[in-house]
Amino acid sequence: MRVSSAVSLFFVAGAVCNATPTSYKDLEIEIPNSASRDLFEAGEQLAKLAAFAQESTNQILAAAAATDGNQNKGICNINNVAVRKEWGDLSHKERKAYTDAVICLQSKKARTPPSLVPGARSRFDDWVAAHINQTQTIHYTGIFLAWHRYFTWEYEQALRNECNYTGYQPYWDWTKTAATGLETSPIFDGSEFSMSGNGEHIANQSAYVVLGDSNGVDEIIAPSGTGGGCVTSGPFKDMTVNLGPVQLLLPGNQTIANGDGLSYNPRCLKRDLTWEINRRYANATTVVDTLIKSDINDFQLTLQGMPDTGELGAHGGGHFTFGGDAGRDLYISPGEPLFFLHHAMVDRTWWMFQSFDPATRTGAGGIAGTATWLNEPASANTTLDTELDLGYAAGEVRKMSELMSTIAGPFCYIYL
Ligand SMILES: *[C@@H]1O[C@H](CO)[C@@H](O)[C@H](O)[C@H]1NC(C)=O
Ligand SMILES: *[C@@H]1O[C@H](CO)[C@@H](O)[C@H](O)[C@H]1NC(C)=O
Ligand SMILES: *[C@@H]1O[C@H](CO)[C@@H](O)[C@H](O)[C@H]1NC(C)=O
Ligand SMILES: *[C@@H]1O[C@H](CO)[C@@H](O)[C@H](O)[C@H]1NC(C)=O
Ligand SMILES: *[C@@H]1O[C@H](CO)[C@@H](O)[C@H](O)[C@H]1NC(C)=O
Ligand SMILES: *[C@@H]1O[C@H](CO)[C@@H](O)[C@H](O)[C@H]1NC(C)=O
Ligand SMILES: [Cu+2]
Repeated sequence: MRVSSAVSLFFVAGAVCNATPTSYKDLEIEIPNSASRDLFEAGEQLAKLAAFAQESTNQILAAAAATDGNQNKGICNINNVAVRKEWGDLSHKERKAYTDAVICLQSKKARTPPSLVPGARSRFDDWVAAHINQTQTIHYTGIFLAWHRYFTWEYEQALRNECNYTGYQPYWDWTKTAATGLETSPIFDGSEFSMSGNGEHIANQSAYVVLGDSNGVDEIIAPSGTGGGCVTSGPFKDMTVNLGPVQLLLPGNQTIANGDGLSYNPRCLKRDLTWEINRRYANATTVVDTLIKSDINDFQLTLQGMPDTGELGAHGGGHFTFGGDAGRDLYISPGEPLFFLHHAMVDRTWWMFQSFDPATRTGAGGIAGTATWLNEPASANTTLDTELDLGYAAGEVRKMSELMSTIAGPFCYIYL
């Protein structure tokens, strides 16, 4: 077991809000020097970091409740905060309510003008279209984390406001399935209470897939999965993927596209579940190693896969664990309903990282990067004033400053 001389960050809740500091205790977190290579031990390190994030956020929210109790302004506090949970921690009824709401969104008419994206047919497709349109500027840029936070939150709001969903956005804890396998897990087991299972097994598909991309990130050769065909069980067995592909990676070393991917191209949802990718690139060691980075630049690059290190990062590892179509196409990736469980976990990881030093990490010091993919070509730094939008999916144009904290601006949620 690795014993580290710990770097301590002292977090005093009273420093970031106006309530009396004596009404709650000061918290201290020990950030490990390194992530354990042992997945069980790394899981324990991670549990401590997550517990700290919860405890410290709760203290801020409890203080806010004290303030709000007097003034009743409805500000985000411990009594009204939404709690996002891991899929496996939801009841069967809650899981079904979630997938029913997603299917409802898929049955509603698109808002994206057909003149812009003729293939966008459903409300669900509006999210896919917005993501295709902005793919080049929302990955490996300064807005990566905030854009996907806002995107996932508006999706959750659409499920609630347009489809009567009363729960919150669940997340997929990569580290759990990295340890247990995918196909028997509550998310992927193919039951009526799952997010649907694997794609149909394709007998002769190539055993490897070439990941990475053309945008200055090295090729990574990874195993292909155990499915490859259409999803045949669970809530999404009859789902239609309408948009794309734009840059769909297939086993072997092939990429396919359907022009710009914006035309109507209805087909089944395919999956190629690849546990080896989950285990190798998005395990508890990976997440702890990401969380202990000392600054936002290192954190977000590690999460997305530090270029030219042969690592996918937990973000890339999570995406490629799904395989299939839309899962293996960066542009249309929200066309896979699992996208939002995955990105909730990306967001949870950012929330934890922010909780270790909220004053810095929910402010200007919590932003790194520019407007262009790996700053190629060079462009202006992202700042608190940088504006972002979600196209026709939802929401208004918002500044980075509004999107930095999960308990401020439009947001009021935490993770359990
Ligand atoms: C949501 O609930 C309202 C009120 O009960 C109902 O009128 C509406 O049809 C429901 N919407 C959906 C999409 O189920
Ligand atoms: C798979 O490979 C086997 C042996 O090479 C061959 O007989 C079979 O026709 C192939 N099946 C398909 C669907 O290509
Ligand atoms: C994959 O294809 C690309 C483009 O044809 C080629 O440059 C690359 O070397 C191939 N990689 C592998 C591992 O076959
Ligand atoms: C866990 O992920 C790290 C990369 O973050 C990798 O180096 C390590 O080999 C993985 N562990 C296992 C057991 O695959
Ligand atoms: C942009 O950010 C980089 C990295 O933090 C910094 O070195 C540089 O000075 C910034 N540029 C401007 C114009 O602020
Ligand atoms: C794509 O982005 C451009 C530039 O921001 C915008 O004008 C257009 O409306 C967007 N299209 C969609 C479908 O969001
Ligand atoms: Cu994305």
